[in-house]
Amino acid sequence: MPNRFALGKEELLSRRQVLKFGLAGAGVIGAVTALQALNQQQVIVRVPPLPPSDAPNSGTGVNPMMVLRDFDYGTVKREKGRTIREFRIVAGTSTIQLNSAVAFNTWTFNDRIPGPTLRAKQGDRVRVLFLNQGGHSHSMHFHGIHPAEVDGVRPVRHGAAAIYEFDAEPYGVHLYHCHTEPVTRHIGKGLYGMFIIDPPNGRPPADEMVLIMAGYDVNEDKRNEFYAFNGQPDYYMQHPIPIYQNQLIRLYVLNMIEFDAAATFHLHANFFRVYRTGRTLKSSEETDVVTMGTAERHILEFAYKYPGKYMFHPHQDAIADAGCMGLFEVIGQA
Ligand SMILES: [Cu+2]
Repeated sequence: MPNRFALGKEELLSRRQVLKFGLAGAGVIGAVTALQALNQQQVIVRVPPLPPSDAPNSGTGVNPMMVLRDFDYGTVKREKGRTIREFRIVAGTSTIQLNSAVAFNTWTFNDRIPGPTLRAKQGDRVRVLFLNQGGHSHSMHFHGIHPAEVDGVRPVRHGAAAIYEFDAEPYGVHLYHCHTEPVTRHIGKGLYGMFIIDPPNGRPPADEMVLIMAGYDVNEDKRNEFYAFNGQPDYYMQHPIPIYQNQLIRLYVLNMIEFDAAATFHLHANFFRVYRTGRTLKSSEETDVVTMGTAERHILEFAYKYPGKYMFHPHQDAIADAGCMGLFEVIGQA
């Protein structure tokens, strides 16, 4: 396997580096904010270098390696003493190459699958400006606590816009998705993303990553023929995720697989602490397999004791075999 990430080098995720790899503005702000928070706490989170920007994109609209740590904190405003986070989301269409033979017409939020990882802090006001240019009616339904009128179940027709505004509560790891009928199809074609609400005082510093499991029903038989983490089948098998030995890793994991009742998340050669739905600051259990029904999500924390390559995948092995599998490459450090 090609060593494309200069794995031996030890670097922090600096502003310069983020810019070099071309993350969008909101992501840069997020990364820098995180870095400043880390500096204040005098705790160093070590994040291996990101892959080169010419890494394969494969039609998900964004390199899956970028999806991992690309947190969109929105445009921050102050109104009447409150923090407002404004997000602009456009629904559109694209095509993804699922393997060398199969291309699939997808529906996207901001030209990517999964949609952007939206992130706020509990108590912020979230304002989502949604424009539908997707050719069909779509909507954005957020999990969390909010009034009925912003629940996002009303279809927004092609060419129209909607504003979803609500308080960010409760803290945890949530999701959003299109809620237009048939929902299985709208989610299966790519209209979903993660919505993280941080606790008021945050969480301990860690190398944080997003992993979303999803399926593709390419022949519309209500079964998935392909599966993936973060949009692209088998991407992290071909491009292992570099992490450092003994570094605390915090995964935000979401199961967005339709048609299959449940999927587990299994990590090789390690155990992780589970924070169910991200709703606690103390973990409820320690395991190496956690079961997730559709739309369930958890925060998982671990560190690797030994260097090397380690798989992660649902232990429904047919799902894993059809593309929902990846590798961490643990880089040793003295
Ligand atoms: Cu839709």
